[in-house]
Amino acid sequence: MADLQRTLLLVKPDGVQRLLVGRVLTRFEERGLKLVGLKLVRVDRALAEQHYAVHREKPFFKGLVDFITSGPLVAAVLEGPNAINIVRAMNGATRPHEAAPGSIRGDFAVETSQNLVHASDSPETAAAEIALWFKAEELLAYEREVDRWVLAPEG
Ligand code: FUP
Repeated sequence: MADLQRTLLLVKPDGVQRLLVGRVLTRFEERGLKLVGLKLVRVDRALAEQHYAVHREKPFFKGLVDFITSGPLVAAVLEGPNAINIVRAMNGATRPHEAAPGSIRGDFAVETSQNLVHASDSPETAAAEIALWFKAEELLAYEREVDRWVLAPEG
């Protein structure tokens, strides 16, 4: 099997308000990725600022924190071969006018500041973001019946 990875996915407050949570999660399930963590969260500013720390000096930082703390969001951890790149590709480009049709942003978003989803962009970021959003005991390892049809056999 290719590199088995875990990545953080957020369906941001616009996705919850626009009733898109189920459709977004369904895309990842149908792709074959495994949900290993899932919760509805109202984020406080401290967590939001930590999550977006890389953007702290950017002009859009305050708006970004205001937005992500504006209502509940859905946080998920998805697992699968090359999950980090697969989820980023399925989300589409950050700026929705550059996102390919068929991607989540390319199908459902028009504004960068309301682009529905977030996903980790590297193995290092994924490890840090998963630790920031989930306790170890909130991540479940389990087998699925479909795994033998989705995942290449080991060895
Ligand atoms: P992404 O990894 O695709 O979520 O994109 P970034 O980490 O570059 O940006 C994080 C969030 O900052 C975006 F989802 C929206 C916001 N943002 C802006 O509002 N304006 C910008 O010019 C860039 C990003």
